Amino acid sequence: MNPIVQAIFTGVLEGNAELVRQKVPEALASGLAPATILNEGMIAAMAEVGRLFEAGEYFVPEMLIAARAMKTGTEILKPHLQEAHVRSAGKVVIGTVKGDLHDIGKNLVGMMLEGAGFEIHDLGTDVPPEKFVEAVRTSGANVVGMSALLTTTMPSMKSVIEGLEKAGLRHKVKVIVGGAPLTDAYARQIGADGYAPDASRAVALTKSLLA
Ligand code: B1M
Repeated sequence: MNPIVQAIFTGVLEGNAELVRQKVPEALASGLAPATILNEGMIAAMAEVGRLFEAGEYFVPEMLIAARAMKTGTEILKPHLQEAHVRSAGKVVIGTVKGDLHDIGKNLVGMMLEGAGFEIHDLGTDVPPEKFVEAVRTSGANVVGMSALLTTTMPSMKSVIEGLEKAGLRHKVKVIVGGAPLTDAYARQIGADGYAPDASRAVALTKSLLA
């Protein structure tokens, strides 16, 4: 691995936000692609954090400081991940579903969609179904994006879709879902319009659904 990318990986893994703050600009200045820094440095490190947590070697505090270091890096990368000068391509209401506090993936998806010209209404984390439905009603969004990282919170996505149906709003919006435990089959099962495994494919999916 490129040594600067390796340092970013270590910075996220060890929750060293200062190292990340120093190395991400250095990586960009050396000509490394933002997507390489994100995928090989930061996302790979978070996957390792997850593995260590599962193995009982990391606990919630370690996950939290790793998340903080990752956030430091994504904020620096944000302008570099976005396409320049794109016109409004549509409105997206996005959020992490009820009971779920994971927001790094959701933020990345929002950031990339924003960069691709979409107007983003970010509802945050732990968003109850009624709040998604209300946001669709009031914002006039044409896409709803839901993120879930816990197997226990995935069913809330179905509740949102049912809520949209009950409110007579389902036909007005495309529903996209994502998050580590999600699959294409699950998305179809709950009646979503699409599933994306990562942020760049979420952009491609959203564009194709609105085309
Ligand atoms: Co938690 N956590 N966590 N965690 N955490 C996981 C998800 C876990 C897999 C770790 C593990 O056991 N290996 C596990 C879930 C197990 C399961 O359900 N099967 C877990 C657990 C158990 C928990 C707690 C229950 C721990 C506890 O308290 N005992 C607790 C739950 C809290 C809650 O939500 N109620 C908890 C808490 C936390 C922290 C708060 C400490 C922290 C989150 C901080 C934050 O987000 N601000 C945290 C973290 C950091 C993780 C891991 C390590 C990393 C998640 C992450 O940010 N990945 C995670 C392990 C893992 O995922 N391997 C883990 C990087 C991010 C870029 O990827 O979010 O997958 P991801 O997003 C991707 C794609 O999935 C996709 O695009 C993104 C970019 O490529 N995507 C979408 C995401 N959303 C999308 C939406 C779309 C389309 C694509 O359309 C709308």
